[in-house]
Amino acid sequence: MTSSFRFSLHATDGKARTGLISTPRGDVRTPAFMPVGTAATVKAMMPESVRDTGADILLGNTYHLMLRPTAERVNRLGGLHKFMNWDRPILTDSGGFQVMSLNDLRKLKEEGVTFKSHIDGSKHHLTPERSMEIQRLLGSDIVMCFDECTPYPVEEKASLASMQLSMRWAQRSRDAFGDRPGYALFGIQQGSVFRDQRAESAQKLRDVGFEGYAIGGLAVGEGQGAMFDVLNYAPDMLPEDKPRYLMGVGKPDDIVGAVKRGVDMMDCVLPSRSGRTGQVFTRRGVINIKNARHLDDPRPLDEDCTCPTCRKYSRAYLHHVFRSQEIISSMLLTWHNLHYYQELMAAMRGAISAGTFAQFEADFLTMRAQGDI
Ligand code: PRF
Ligand code: ZN
Repeated sequence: MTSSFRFSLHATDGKARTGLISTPRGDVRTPAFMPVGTAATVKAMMPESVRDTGADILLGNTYHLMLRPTAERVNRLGGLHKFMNWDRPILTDSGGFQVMSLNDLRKLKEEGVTFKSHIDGSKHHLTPERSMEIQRLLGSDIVMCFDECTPYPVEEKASLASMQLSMRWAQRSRDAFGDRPGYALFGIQQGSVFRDQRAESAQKLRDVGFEGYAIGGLAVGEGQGAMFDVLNYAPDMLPEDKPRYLMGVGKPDDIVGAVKRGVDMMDCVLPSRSGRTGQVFTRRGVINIKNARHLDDPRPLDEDCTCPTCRKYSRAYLHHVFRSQEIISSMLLTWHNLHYYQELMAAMRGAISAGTFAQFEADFLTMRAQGDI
């Protein structure tokens, strides 16, 4: 057990990196995928099962938890880890992104954001200072700066103003967070698709100094090509010896492309949400379990997958329980999807260690191109 937060790089292959984040609550193997546990649960999964898929760390959300059950209540009950029965590391997002994307009754000022709860219409205020307080009350191990995620597309001037506001908020977040051994504060780079703005943002964050650096403002509708264009330079602008976290990404091929470009951490609702809508990720591509062609199919989702869903259930059964809207459908498909994502991360970590990432990527892309699954 370490009492401090540390990141060590173990191997690199091209720009791809593998390493370890050590925290008092346990280690995070990088590249890492963080399942999303927005409302103090990874939907349809017991925490033990989430761990069994291979997850080292979960993501939680300031925005949802501050409204319900409130950060103060979670704190009184012993913190988020105890509350949700997950004793490993938790990273929490700061709330700004969720206010802007999920709430249309909001006002943004220099001070912060004011908005009305989608639950009961009550009025709330989020500032960098309040976001730091909420994330401390929750007991989050990795705290995110309060920022504004610049929408896409955006005028260059509007993007600059938004990025500069986020950088002032980053300084206020750092000041409010203070010195908390064993806990980490991550800065968030903004600047949309403008290279000089990404550079300015990275420099501002480096001047303040953080335990890790996120790349925000991507995967907001720009498409994979434009996202990769930014990822061709944005990670290089951030310190080499600190973890780099790409927020809200993504599909399996987005993740492979991001790791190739030097990203260490990612999170996305896709594997868990898709599990509830019948979309299944496999090495050969996406399966929609709703499709009638699975009615009589005795095969598992993926012959080579070692998850409980694939070891014990047929496509015909999974099709049946999905069509019948049985709760087990969400459980089994989410488990498989999270297992698939974690296996993908483990395979990339292995390939980077072995110096075979290019071959891994080529195999990954050909497997998916083979069609008919
Ligand atoms: N900022 C924060 N959270 C985020 C993002 C961001 O830019 C994104 C962008 N895809 C996802 N989640 N704070
Ligand atoms: Zn499986």
